[in-house]
Amino acid sequence: MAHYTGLIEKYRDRLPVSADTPIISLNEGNTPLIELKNLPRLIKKNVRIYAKFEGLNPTGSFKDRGMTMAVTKAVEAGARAIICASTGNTSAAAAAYAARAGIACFVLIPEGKIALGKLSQAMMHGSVVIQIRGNFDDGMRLVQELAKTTPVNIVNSINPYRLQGQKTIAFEIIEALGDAPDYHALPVGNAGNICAHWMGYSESVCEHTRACALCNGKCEYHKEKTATRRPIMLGYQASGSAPILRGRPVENPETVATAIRIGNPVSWQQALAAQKESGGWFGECTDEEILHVQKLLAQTEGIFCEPASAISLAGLLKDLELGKIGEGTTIVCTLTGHGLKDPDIAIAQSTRPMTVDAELGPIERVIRDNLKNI
Ligand code: AN7
Repeated sequence: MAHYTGLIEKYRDRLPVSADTPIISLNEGNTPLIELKNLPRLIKKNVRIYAKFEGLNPTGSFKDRGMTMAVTKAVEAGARAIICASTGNTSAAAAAYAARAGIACFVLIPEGKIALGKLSQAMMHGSVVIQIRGNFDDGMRLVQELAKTTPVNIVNSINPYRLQGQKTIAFEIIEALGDAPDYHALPVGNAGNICAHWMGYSESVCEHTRACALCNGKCEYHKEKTATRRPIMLGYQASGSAPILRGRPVENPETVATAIRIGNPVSWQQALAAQKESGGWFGECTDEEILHVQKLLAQTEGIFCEPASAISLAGLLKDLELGKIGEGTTIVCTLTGHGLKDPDIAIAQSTRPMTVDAELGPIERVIRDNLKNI
């Protein structure tokens, strides 16, 4: 098998690149689709739940899929600098891909409201980190103004190449499962990713499948199409940052899941369209529910995702409990970012480690005490 060199090379036929495009890649994509083995048993539901673990991308989130495309196209167009507003992960990805490309990177982040791991990445990769006294939505507005007055290329998801790269997640899922799942659950912040997923699934479906009298499944068009259907899309927002559910922008969004602390999503209308076309719905989870499921996933399946990512599973578990999703179905949850991104949250909700003398006795006691409870 050929050495995997990233999603643009793999899917170049389905992406807006030419043979001359200088590809900027960190071998992103190709993330594992992990079946959850213990959770369905725990909740006593006969469903297949898969986690698409995007935390295993090079900078630890799904943003790398879009950033390889956005930076590749920026470099192709001769850009010398990129800029983004970010709740953290976009800035980490932009900083890394700009470093790879040898161009400058400016990131606007809400002061004090991004997870430590993400901040460390933006700083370490050498981007110019500008903390604003405002939230993500303020940053997003400013970045759009700045792109008019300074020679910088926006790499937020209003840049259409971002969604082009991100749509490849659907291609990978279809390849792994042999078809689209029945349902696909994911977090919704600025709402680009749900649109990218929908785009990827839509491009994979053969409209001929049901009744292709002409080619009987053998035409060129047919060969490229890999799925017979599209999933029902489920988008989840944090209760304190749920503009799509409320039907209006949220002026001061708040949630422990800082990645999705967004009150006025740029891709709002397209996200609504994806939800409606798919027959899906939006739902919300409280911070408590998000953190509970983040820990549950870490402790029952060994998968450590960040709080924003856990909302896809938290929302799904609620809707399963409510009977909104039937038994016998296949569901994919996108776990958008790695748990290591936000170590403060993980430590705050875990048991504090004990300290003992460096001797056998006390440690053996701890082991015996703990084994009693198992
Ligand atoms: C882990 O980094 O918006 O609905 O500036 O980091 O496509 O915005 C992050 C978003 C979900 C929401 N999960 O995706 C940013 C930023 C994680 C994220 C989302 C984000 P969109």
